[in-house]
Amino acid sequence: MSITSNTNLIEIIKAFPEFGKYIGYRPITDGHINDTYVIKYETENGECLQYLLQRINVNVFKKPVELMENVCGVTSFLREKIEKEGGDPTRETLTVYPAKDGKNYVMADDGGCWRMYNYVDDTYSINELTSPDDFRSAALSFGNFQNQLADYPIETLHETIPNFHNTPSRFKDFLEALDKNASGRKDAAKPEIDFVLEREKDCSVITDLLNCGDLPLKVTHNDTKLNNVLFDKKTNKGICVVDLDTVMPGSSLYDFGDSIRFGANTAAEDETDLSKVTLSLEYFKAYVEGYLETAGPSLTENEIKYLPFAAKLLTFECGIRFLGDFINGDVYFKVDYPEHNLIRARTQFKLVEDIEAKYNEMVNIVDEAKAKILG
Ligand code: GN1
Ligand code: MG
Repeated sequence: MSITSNTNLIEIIKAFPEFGKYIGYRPITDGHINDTYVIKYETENGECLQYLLQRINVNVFKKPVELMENVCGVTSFLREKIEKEGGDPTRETLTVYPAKDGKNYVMADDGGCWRMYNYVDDTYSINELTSPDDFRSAALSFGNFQNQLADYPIETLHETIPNFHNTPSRFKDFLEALDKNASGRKDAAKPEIDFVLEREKDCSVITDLLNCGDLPLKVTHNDTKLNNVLFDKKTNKGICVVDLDTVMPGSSLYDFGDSIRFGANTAAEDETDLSKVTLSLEYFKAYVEGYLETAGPSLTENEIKYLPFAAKLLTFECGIRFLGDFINGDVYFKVDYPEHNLIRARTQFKLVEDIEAKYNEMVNIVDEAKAKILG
């Protein structure tokens, strides 16, 4: 079969089962990495069915077949758990639909790798919070996700992006980017580069604790952005955790920290007015409480103690990645305009500064929530 993913989406759609009469598609443009489309079919009795077609970014995920093995393993495991708990697996986890040839993906001639998921109807995702309750709800979902995967056979997971949240390794990559200065943009980011270099010592805190066994290795999501939880339109509660490409062995602190980085920021990830970028202690508290409610019983002392630090480190790490990509010439994250990655890096560093200023208050919030929820 000849499929050219760039030029013919219809050919890709045809490689998957026909769920009805194909009536069209619309792109979803939220993510920075993969390409996502909602594909619509009409059944014989006029019902509209929607599915999610995604092109895995093989520049980022170099081994998409291994990635799909992870995703299929994790979603089957979750399906069983959800069934046992009396939940609805068709809404509470993703379902992978194999292609007509039985494979869980379609490899296009241009090297693109495509997969089909269910589209969870009557849900929405949130990019900008308007209430701490929604953030608490996201925390319950991500905490629950960690719990559900606590007994997943961790040794069977492939590392889809090696050293994904290994901050010292990210720092090293950053130094290489500076050294190469492939885009010639280094001089345009002097204050931001200095900001990174001044904080090198923070980078190894979590990896050191993992290496010496003071933090446990767990199955983690690793991309716990708020918009990776689907909320039910009827109940307004988080029901399904999506974007499972980075489910890998890691620290629970990665998931917590990345959620705070995105959701407790009072501004967008690419806000240009830095005065709007602060850490909301109200949102931080809501997330800590929700997270401790679901994940708390399985967390160790250190996994709780380092929650404020994780918020700072994961924000810093993401800033390093955005800045490194700006200097590399925007080869990783999708950008809408030439300075987009630099703007994103600035928001992350402004947030790091604000976390540093509010650090003691964050520690108190965690202590109080721990006493209240876990006793
Ligand atoms: C990417 O694709 P998306 O938007 O879920 C990135 C995350 C970053 C995030 C920053 C595989 O996530 O690590 O935190 O952008 N995903 C990958 O917004 O690199
Ligand atoms: Mg993602």
